[in-house]
Amino acid sequence: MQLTAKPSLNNALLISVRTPEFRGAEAEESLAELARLVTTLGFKVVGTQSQNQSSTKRVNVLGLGKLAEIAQLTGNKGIIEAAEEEEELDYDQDFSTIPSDDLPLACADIVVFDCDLSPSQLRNVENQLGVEVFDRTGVIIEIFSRHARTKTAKLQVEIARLNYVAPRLRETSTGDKEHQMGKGAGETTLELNRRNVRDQLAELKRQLVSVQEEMKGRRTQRSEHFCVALVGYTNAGKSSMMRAITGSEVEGENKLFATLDTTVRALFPVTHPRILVSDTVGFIKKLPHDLVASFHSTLAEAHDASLLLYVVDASDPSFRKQLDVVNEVLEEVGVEGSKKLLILNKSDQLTAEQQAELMVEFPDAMLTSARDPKDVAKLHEYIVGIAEQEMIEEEIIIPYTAKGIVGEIRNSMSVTKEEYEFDHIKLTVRSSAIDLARLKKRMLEK
Ligand SMILES: Nc1nc2c(ncn2[C@@H]2O[C@H](COP(=O)(O)OP(=O)(O)OP(=O)(O)O)[C@@H](O)[C@H]2O)c(=O)[nH]1
Ligand SMILES: [Mg+2]
Repeated sequence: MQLTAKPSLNNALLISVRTPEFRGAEAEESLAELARLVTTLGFKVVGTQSQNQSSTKRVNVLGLGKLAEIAQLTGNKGIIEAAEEEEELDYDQDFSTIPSDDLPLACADIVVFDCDLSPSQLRNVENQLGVEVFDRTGVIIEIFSRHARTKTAKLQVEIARLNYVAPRLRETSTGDKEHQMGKGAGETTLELNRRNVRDQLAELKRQLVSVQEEMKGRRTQRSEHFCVALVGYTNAGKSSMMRAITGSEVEGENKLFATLDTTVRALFPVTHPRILVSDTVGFIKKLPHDLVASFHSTLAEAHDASLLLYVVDASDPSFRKQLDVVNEVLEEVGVEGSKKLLILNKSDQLTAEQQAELMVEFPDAMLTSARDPKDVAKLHEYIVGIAEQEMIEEEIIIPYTAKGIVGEIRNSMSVTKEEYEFDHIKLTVRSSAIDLARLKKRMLEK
């Protein structure tokens, strides 16, 4: 069930199933996104086809006519039998296939549907076409599998992958000795495989709980800082913006789901107290449910953030819908930052007129380009401004006998005034209430 970019398995034919609820521009945008997902996996998209259906739930997701057409494009390797009566639906124009530069369409060797297929739908169409078939969820899970780097991300994605794979496991005809080994009485290879998957899932979940406990501890340490989280659709430019405002080397790539783990860095130029910024996983529409669940912990940073920066790629015509998806997922995982800022990114790709229109439509948003240092400085200033609103100002009297603490205060708080008196130093500081309370407690103990 793993997609592998073998040279012999490289050419993908994409299929859009149009229904009365899912058609027109929405279906086209979604298909274009699927093409980017498939390309991210290293496949070449050699064509697209569309099929009008009353729903995506029919046992045979493709009608006989379309099936025959697609079978030709995939080398007629399967078995097509006349089955149910077909309805003629013509509410959406058929897609023109995208011819590839150098390959004839007939060499498509995998077929990818831009919808979710049930295990039996997938099995039927695979038998009918005789080539490997994937659905949207399968592709997304595979990308997540490949991009997961940290232990937590790997565990979460593997759990989602196994949950996806389990109902799609088939009976293997091989009498493979290895597979036969731990097999219980009367248990088929399929049952054995399913049992293995269940055991693996239980073990992975156990490991995940222990890793999450560890992460929680680290988050508690950070919770005393003002935290900002970048959230948004995949490829919006979150990591690029993160890199720009923290001066760090966070990976930003033109591929979907480049970031799967939350990365935390301090805002740069450094502030006193430090402000922490976290980059998070990107979203996509029709996100597999298990993956949404796995975001609960990946997005824990956003959970604790005092400021949420919603980054959108304003140069993408579908960014409004993408923003809806982001809001839906965040709501589902229960993230509600106390403050939010919409960042209309990639403004360098927009004309002055488009920029002006966007500012009328989103008057509270900030128009930025992660590539423009002026915009990066503007965002930095905004974040510092918001963090300062949360701070309180207080005067602290430090006797000269305890002046060692002054250096510490300068490192962790913003000192706005210093007065040197006869027997003490009077500092006016701005800081978080927690830090101030802690400082006073320590001074009393001294
Ligand atoms: N022109 C332009 N390109 C940008 C800008 N910001 C980011 N990009 C590009 O957009 C692509 C995606 O950027 P990332 O920063 O990886 O996006 P992301 O939101 O972190 O994506 P995921 O990690 O997949 O969720 C990269 O090729 C960036 O170079 C910008 O302001 N202008
Ligand atoms: Mg990223």
